[in-house]
Amino acid sequence: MGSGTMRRLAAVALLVLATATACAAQLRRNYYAGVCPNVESIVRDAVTRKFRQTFITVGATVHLFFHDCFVEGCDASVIVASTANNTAEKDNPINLSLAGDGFDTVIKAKAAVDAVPQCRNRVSCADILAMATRDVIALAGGPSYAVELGRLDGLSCTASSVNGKLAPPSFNLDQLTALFATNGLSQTDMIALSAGHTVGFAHCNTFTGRISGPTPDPTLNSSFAAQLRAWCPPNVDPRIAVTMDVVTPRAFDNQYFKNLQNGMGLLASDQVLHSDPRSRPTVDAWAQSSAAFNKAFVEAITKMGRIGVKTGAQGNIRRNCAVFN
Ligand code: HEM
Ligand SMILES: *[C@@H]1O[C@H](CO)[C@@H](O)[C@H](O)[C@H]1NC(C)=O
Ligand SMILES: *[C@@H]1O[C@H](CO)[C@@H](O)[C@H](O)[C@H]1NC(C)=O
Ligand SMILES: CC(=O)N[C@H]1CO[C@H](CO)[C@@H](O)[C@@H]1O
Repeated sequence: MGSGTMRRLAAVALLVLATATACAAQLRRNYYAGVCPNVESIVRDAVTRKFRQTFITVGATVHLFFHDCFVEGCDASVIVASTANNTAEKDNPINLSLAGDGFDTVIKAKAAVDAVPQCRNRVSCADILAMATRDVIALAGGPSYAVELGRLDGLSCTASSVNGKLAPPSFNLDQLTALFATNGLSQTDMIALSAGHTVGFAHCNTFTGRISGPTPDPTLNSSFAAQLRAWCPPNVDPRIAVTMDVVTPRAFDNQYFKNLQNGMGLLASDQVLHSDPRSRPTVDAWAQSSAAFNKAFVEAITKMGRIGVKTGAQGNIRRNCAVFN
């Protein structure tokens, strides 16, 4: 290999590094201090109003942020894709109502921001979703954290972009770990973020395989399985959804990990975190210490918020979160 090629390779590598660093460096606290100094309190007030109307907002918003970040980066493109095609949440076509509340939270917060003339069309939908997620978690009793800002809204989203970006609930530990690794997240981050399932709902069809058939899932607590069979009998209305943390469904807490210790993880991908001896020590530690869980969760969701951030010409600030400008 000639030295010219080597130099070019080195230059390419440096360029890639520089781009990655530049993107990460764009995100910072108080990003809007100059253009919309009160943006965080404006969003928090709007989110609080929505939260008082329905606590479904909590899970729906957290879920939306996760999907946004994992599909083409945290750029609010999932919000556009959902609405333009009228199929909110590609993996959940049955009933849009749960996801709809997360979407509605962003729309209402955006309206509140835009009602302030100085802020109008100066704050991205992607950042509003990141702030709203932070706010619903705190409102539900979870950790409060400073949120990094400075994401632009994406310019495109193809329906096929969702393929392979999200985990089905049947994934095992290696598959979950590998998927999160493609997003720069460690196995520890994955376990912490899975505790997003401490709030929210899942439709019966996401776990019926565990409670029915000749061989129900042996890792499932048998009395919990009986409860789930009662809630989700054969031929249940496909719109029925059950709380993912049946013990403290409204609290964003470490009960998720205590449930796993009792065989009460709702999805197979939840329970596997305890069944697999490689992740069990982390589950046990966070079941024991809510402070340790909170710290890990804040670190992990902050990292998740940096996935695929758009800057410069890669994005813009959408006037309507649901429609490309
Ligand atoms: C680890 C891999 C994951 C899998 C396999 C998974 C799977 C699922 C499934 C199947 C549902 C039920 C959807 C429905 O029936 O409508 C769900 C709901 C939910 N997921 Fe996940 N998820 C994962 C990771 C995450 C992460 C990282 C977060 C956020 C930190 C998250 C937050 C939520 C929330 C809050 C809900 C409830 C949604 C609502 O109430 O509307 N999930 N997830
Ligand atoms: C979803 O469920 C809600 C509340 O149960 C209902 O009002 C709505 O019509 C349902 N939507 C669909 C598409 O089935
Ligand atoms: C099943 O769950 C109950 C709590 O609901 C718990 O007391 C019991 O120990 C669990 N059983 C197993 C085998 O984990
Ligand atoms: C009706 C509509 O706007 N459909 C859109 C759905 O998503 C695809 C993929 O991005 C777009 O090409 C369509 O325009």
